[in-house]
Amino acid sequence: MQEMYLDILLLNLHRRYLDYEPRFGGFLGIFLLSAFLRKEGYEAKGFSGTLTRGLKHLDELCKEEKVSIVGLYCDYENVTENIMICRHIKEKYHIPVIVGGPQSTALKEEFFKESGVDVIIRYEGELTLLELMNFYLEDIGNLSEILGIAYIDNECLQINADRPLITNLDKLPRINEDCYLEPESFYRGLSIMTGRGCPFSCAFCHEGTHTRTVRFRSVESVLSEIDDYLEKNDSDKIYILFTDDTLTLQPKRLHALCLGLAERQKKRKFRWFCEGHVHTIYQRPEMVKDLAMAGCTRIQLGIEAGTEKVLSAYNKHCTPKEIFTVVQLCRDAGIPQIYGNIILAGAYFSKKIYEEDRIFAEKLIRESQGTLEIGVVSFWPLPETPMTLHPEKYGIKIQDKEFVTSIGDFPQAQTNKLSRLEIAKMQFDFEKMIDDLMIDMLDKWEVPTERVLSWFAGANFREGRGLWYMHLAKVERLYTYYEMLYLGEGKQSSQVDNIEDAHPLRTQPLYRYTSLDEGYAFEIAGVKFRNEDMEIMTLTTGKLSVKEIVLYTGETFEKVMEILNRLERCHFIVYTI
Ligand code: B12
Ligand SMILES: C[S@@+](CC[C@H](N)C(=O)[O-])C[C@H]1O[C@@H](n2cnc3c(N)ncnc32)[C@H](O)[C@@H]1O
Ligand code: SF4
Repeated sequence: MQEMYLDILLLNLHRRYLDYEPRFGGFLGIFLLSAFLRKEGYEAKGFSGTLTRGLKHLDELCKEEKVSIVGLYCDYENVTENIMICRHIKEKYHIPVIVGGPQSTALKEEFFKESGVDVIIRYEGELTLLELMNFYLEDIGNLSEILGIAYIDNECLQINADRPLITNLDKLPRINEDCYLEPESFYRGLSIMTGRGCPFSCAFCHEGTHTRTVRFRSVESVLSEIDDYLEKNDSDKIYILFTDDTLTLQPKRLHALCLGLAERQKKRKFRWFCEGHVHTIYQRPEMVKDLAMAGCTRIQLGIEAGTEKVLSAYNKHCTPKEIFTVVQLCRDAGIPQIYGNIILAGAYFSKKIYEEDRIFAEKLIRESQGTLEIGVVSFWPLPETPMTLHPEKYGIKIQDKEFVTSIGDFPQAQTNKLSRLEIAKMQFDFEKMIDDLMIDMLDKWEVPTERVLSWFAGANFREGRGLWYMHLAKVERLYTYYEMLYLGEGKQSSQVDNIEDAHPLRTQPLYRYTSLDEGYAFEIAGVKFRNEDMEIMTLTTGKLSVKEIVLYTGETFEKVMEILNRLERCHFIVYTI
């Protein structure tokens, strides 16, 4: 890497917040820009990752004058980081710095002053950045004539007219290994965008505020990119992340895409994720069947709230009833993982709304039978969105617009009656309620066995492990029980041909469950076993069949089975040969 020379180094850097490695391979912006500039003859590469690693790369390259321009991706989360990087570059290396990304339209004079950035690119970056490269490196053109930029002219902020959007996305070059500063394998999986923009306008959402026109790539172009990727990667852990804001917009197009994906699944199994919109699915439920047919393993839905009042304030175009139905549809179609957020400290937030959200979340999770995960997040006051511009209309007060007191872990808004601290506590309680509920459902057999067993196959790689599996893994008793079934080392009584010949085998050490309460020898998951049950319990070693236990203890078959059935209800025994 040290030998390379770059016309532009593009960076998407975030701190390692909460000890979480930022993996923004799915944020395609800087890599698409690299691909575009490379095709135009410029040497460009992108890196997304931690601030520390990114700065190391930057310094190594800049010290040896191997970079002419630096481009920075800016979102809501890394504004202060970008100010710091800009200053560092300007002070040490004196080369042009260009900033772009979703946050860029919100960056005004103050950002220029604090960072020393040369130019900000607003909205889509490809054509604008190319003109800027020509300007800086070839001395072609003039800043005042370049559409889609903001810069400081005579100490005044100059915002040029917006650039028309690219209409034919198929013409854009694809990201390849050369676009990455670090080897592509680092990013694993394929992130792919089949269209740009979202036609909805949710009150809290950046995309909803800024999208002008939704544009789609052709299905052929998308499938051919996937083919290329599958050809190059022989891993059995392929994960494809469709990063479209909403993939479920056009049923016909989605059908064609899904047919293509299903065709490819016949040759190579891969897992994939997409985002879907509740109302579009509710109106055209066949889209869920298509997704499932094509092997979609995870879908994100914009759930957000459990009341009509809040959903309508968000302009979500859907109702709690629609959300409920769509979760059922996804579950029944066989999409194994469904994900959605509930937003706290959002529209009309109050104790009452919170309680209603909790009731709704519980109802949804129960109905999902092991498929739905709910994330409890707090409202991010993204700049320029209706909610951030007019929080009073939504009954909230934004305390920290600049995002300096939170790393996604503390609410930035509050209400007249609820402080940020109270809302944070509510978030914790809500999350805990969900965790407990999921474990309780697993314990109470509310998740079909077949579904639980299906989680094991995806458990050996990060993207395959859903939250349900993670919860299962937290309770050893449940985990060891299902693992024995999954490995084929044990069966449930209902699967055994002749129960008398089957050998009950406990999956947990018995001593951990001993109880010295009067009259009770063991307690498993709240179920008490009497002293008189003890002999039968100790014999669940797999060494004796049920028939032999009956003979050994001299108890009736019915009595032995009564104890064994109770143990099985506690996920404590399986039946072996
Ligand atoms: C994929 C995605 C994710 C994935 C990321 C997967 C991964 N592991 O990498 C997941 C689902 C995990 C995710 C999560 C979140 N996301 Co997200 N995500 C996206 C999404 C849908 C696509 C990103 C993308 O590739 N876009 C396609 C490229 C082409 O667009 P682009 O990045 O904007 O780049 C273009 C221009 O901006 C410009 N440009 C970009 N960079 C640069 C740099 C330079 C130098 C220049 C000149 C130009 C330039 O040119 C590019 C090409 O035209 C965007 C929405 C969107 N449509 O962009 C949201 C988006 C980035 N996410 C957003 C948010 C808020 C979140 C969450 C906070 C949501 C939540 N509450 O949980 C989380 C937080 C993520 C985190 N920090 O951990 C916001 C950010 C808003 C903002 N102002 O910063 C967006 C815009 C969506 C929204 N709500 O409006 N996200
Ligand atoms: C792309 S959307 C989900 C799928 C689909 N586009 C939809 O909305 O139906 C991504 C999710 O990010 C979350 N999100 C976006 N902007 C947010 C904000 N300002 N504050 C909190 N959460 C936000 C919301 O939960 C939203 O559903
Ligand atoms: S939340 Fe989803 S549907 Fe709403 S505007 Fe954003 S991307 Fe579109």
